[in-house]
Amino acid sequence: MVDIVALGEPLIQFNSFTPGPLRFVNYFEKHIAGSELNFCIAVIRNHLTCGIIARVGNDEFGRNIIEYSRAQGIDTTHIKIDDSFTGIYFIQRGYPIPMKSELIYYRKGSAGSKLSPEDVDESYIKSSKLVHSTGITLAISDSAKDAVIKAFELARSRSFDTNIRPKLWSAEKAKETILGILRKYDIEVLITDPDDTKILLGITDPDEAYRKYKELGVNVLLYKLGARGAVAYHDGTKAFKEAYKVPVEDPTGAGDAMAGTFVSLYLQGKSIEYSLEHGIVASTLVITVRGDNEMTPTPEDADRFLNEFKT
Ligand code: ADP
Ligand code: CKP
Ligand code: MG
Ligand code: MG
Repeated sequence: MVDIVALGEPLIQFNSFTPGPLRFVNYFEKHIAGSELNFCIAVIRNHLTCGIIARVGNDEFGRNIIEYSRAQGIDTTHIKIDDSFTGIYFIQRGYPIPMKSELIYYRKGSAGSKLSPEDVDESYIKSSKLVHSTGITLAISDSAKDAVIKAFELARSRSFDTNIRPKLWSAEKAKETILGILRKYDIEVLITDPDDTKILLGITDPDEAYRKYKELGVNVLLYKLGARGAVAYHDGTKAFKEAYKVPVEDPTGAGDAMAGTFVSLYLQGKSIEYSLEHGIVASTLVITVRGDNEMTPTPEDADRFLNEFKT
């Protein structure tokens, strides 16, 4: 029994050791990542328990993902070993846009994409407080999408990060599928941003987005604004926090660290202001390094950060 169950594809990340076009990069640094796995690590750092329902390949990378996840405290009992290969991706950093990264996937047909409703254990879901997933899991295969639907159907409450990846599906398909999920299930916390909201609702304004998402059954909205910060809404209350100015090594994973931190603190009864402030700290630390989850802080370490930078 865990507090939070996430469904998604853990991946092996090869992060460029130096910035620039991949053809000029000679060294890559390996990290363990994947949006839902990053989310789980943030949940655990914030003192809740978390498990991931996933498949990895019967290969060294699959074993690496399981061992790393277990070492971080994730419940790995619902990670299945599949005969396909473990998905990987490369990160190109700082080119052609400084301080931004591009993800190059080698994951089509991967073990992770074979995730299916049969992997979703009813009692595991029913005994948890919240189920989390993202648009990435909806995009990787129909069976993975059906697994999310089964888990959402059984869930006591749900959080969802839109995370639309244009390399994995078309904007039209993303819109149809994600709006279908939002219409069907009440979402306790929706994590999204202006780019995804433009695709889903044709708008970007945060207040307008909150009104529309609320009509769709969203209770709390976490609306990320990249280098500008983020805004959170609940019950007509709005909280805005500016981002911190820090050197950006690789922004990949910032949103997941923020989402996992925010959701787990909110679930522990913290206010949206507190949860947002800590979410911002987590994302700030993550962007200063390569790797998506190593820097995600505990609330105690986030408080040390906040104490140092208080204005
Ligand atoms: P995602 O990683 O899901 O695309 P964002 O890019 O919006 O999400 O980033 C999430 C959070 O990370 C932001 O709300 C902000 O706090 C922080 N962040 C992202 N990019 C920067 C940046 N360039 N400078 C400072 N903070 C940033
Ligand atoms: O939106 P974020 O930058 O927080 O997400 C990053 C993750 O799962 C990263 O780990 C990558 O593997 C992915 O998103 C993805 O499939 O794009
Ligand atoms: Mg981003
Ligand atoms: Mg994201």
